[in-house]
Amino acid sequence: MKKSFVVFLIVLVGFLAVSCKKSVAPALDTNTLPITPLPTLKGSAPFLIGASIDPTFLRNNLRYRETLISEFNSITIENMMKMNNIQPERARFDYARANELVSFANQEKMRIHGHALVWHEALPGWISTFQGDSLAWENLFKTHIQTVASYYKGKLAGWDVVNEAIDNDGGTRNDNSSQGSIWRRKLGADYIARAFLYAKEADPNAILFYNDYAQESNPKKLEAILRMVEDLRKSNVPVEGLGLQMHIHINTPDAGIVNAITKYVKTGLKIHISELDIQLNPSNETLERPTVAQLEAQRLKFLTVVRAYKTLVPKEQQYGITQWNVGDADSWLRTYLKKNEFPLPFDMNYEKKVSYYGILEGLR
Ligand code: 9MR
Repeated sequence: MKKSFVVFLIVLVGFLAVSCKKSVAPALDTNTLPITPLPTLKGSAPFLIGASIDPTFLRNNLRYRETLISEFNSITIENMMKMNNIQPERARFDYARANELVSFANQEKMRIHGHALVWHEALPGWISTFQGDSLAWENLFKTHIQTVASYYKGKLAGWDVVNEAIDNDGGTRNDNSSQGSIWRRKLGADYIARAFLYAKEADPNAILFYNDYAQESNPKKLEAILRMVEDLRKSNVPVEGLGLQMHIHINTPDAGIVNAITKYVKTGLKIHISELDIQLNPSNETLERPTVAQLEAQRLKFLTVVRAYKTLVPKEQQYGITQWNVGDADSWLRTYLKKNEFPLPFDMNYEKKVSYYGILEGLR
């Protein structure tokens, strides 16, 4: 072999070695890669994003806990501050389960909303057999409100003081059916005003709410609530916030939602969308899983609600949006009403549904 040819081969091999090395991509150093975190509900919202929560789920389900921590910065105590749970026997107050939720929220630096001091449902058994004159009833009523509100003084941002006191015809809930209110019957219609006054005395810094449902679909009820609130405020009763529960469904007209929010805003009070869920199977058909069309309709309705709240409620009136529990499996519509429903933005396994992205879009 000629010497010049050998030199040529050496040069060629050297050249090939260098160029091959150049074309190999450098190894990825994953420690220095920029990480773009996924958006979250709480990170995308200019107001607080809440969920109602329950201690059994929180104790037993890690995905539930993780979803709460990553997505939410406010909680409402779904059941454990209701009278049946917090005063199960007369003058025996039991705060243990509510406190589990309060400690969790404190640890995770979440706001806590109390629910509900006065409601015609979730009453302990002893109330139905309680015998006493009007003074004894007033005393029982005041004692309940003030014991619980004082116990949590300074720990809660707000309270649903009176829940669902107006009936579907726009009157003060009163009749003797299971839908009636024992408070109205025993104490007279102005029990509502006194509930707020008692709560204020016990916890002057908590924001005090009147909370109800169906304002978006029942104009009579909406107007009745607005009249009641106006009257209360004229008499210096400290109603400071209004809760629109928003248990709605995919066919709830957008105009009703916008109308309720717009009218509530005019009161100048804090506005809380307080129990949001959106039924996608309102006719309760047998359904193993939701259809693509139902999920899409639900996404659009979440978008509408969130966008309406963000654009129509001035910043200083935005108390936030709270959904009623975390994932589809936890919803009262399944656990309590036994409906075939999937009403929340997280599915049975806490995976994000398209509705989750509807909320994110509404927040943009
Ligand atoms: O979601 C709550 C469910 O777990 C309870 O069994 C039920 C009775 O206490 O109350 C449900 O929450 C209601 C809320 O307190 C007031 N607005 C309507 C909610 C759904 O019924």
